[in-house]
Amino acid sequence: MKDKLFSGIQPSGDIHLGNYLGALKNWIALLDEYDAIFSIVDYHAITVPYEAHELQQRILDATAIVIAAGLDPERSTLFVQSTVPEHTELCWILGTVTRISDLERMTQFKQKSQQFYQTVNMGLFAYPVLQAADIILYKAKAVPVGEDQAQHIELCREIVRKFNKTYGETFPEPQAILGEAKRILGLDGQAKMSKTMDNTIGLAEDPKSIQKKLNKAVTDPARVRKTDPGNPNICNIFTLQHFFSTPSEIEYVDRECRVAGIGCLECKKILGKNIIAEILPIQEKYENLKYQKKYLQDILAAGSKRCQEIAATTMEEVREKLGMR
Ligand code: AQP
Repeated sequence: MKDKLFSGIQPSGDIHLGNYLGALKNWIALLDEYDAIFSIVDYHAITVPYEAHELQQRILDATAIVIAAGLDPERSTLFVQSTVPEHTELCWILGTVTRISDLERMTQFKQKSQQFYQTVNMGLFAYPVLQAADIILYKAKAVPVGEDQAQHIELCREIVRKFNKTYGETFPEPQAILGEAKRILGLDGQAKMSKTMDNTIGLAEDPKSIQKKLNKAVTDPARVRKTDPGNPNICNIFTLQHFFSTPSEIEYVDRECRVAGIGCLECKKILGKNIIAEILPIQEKYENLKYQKKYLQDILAAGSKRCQEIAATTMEEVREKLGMR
């Protein structure tokens, strides 16, 4: 039997290149190695302000784009978190073995409570506890995530140790699996590319809009004029070239940027062409899939059914260990 893998994506906005490079590509690469379970994590998405009437559409859009990108539903389980209510039950239980001081240390909580300072809520604070429940409900051993989530997985391991020590060996300690693209920065070249910030390139975004956004993206701040030599080492556009361009294009850009042989716009055109070439087949599949509502709903329903069964078994064991049965 293969070990289980769990990961999730929030239906909190359009899926972007950070999600694609930092998580999705890795999910797809690991499909055959693990019994892979992926969740559209709607309970997580409601911890910040959102439009309730858009949620179902966002869930279907996220499902369609991840499948279009290569997440084969025949070789994995895909489901919506809230259709397996045991996630919240286990979250409550894990909350009783989680230290408040640990949650207060979490970088994502600190950032999000600044970003959404008017609506900081308990759900946002408990986000890593729910995430721990998501993972261990399936006794998953591997969690492919971007670097922004590594701290949460570390806390999850701590929660597992505490739970096992208190109630007896129950859960394995999961391991974060980071891909090559650990942390993709947004077009501002500073913050993490994030659905809830206006700094993304969407995986389903129109090619013209992608190039337009790239053209305005921040590069080496010291390079003011085209005649100024640039420093690719501190340029986010150059970093992105590594994920989309050929070695000879990367070498060309690196060399010519340093001697002001090319301007930022030329570099961005090369990048734009390559991003679009890579994501165009995904966009074509997505355009077709997004209208197949019944097909998408059936995949999610089958995923829920399987996850409900696993979750029910785990929770029986947990309730027994807690003396609740
Ligand atoms: N910029 C990124 N670079 C590398 N990996 C990233 N991930 C997200 N952004 C980057 C990884 O994608 C998976 C899904 O994460 P998410 O749904 O939480 O995505 P998000 O864009 O980060 O969403 P939000 O709504 O803006 O929430 P925050 O900022 O709280 O994450 C994860 O594996 C994540 O690591």
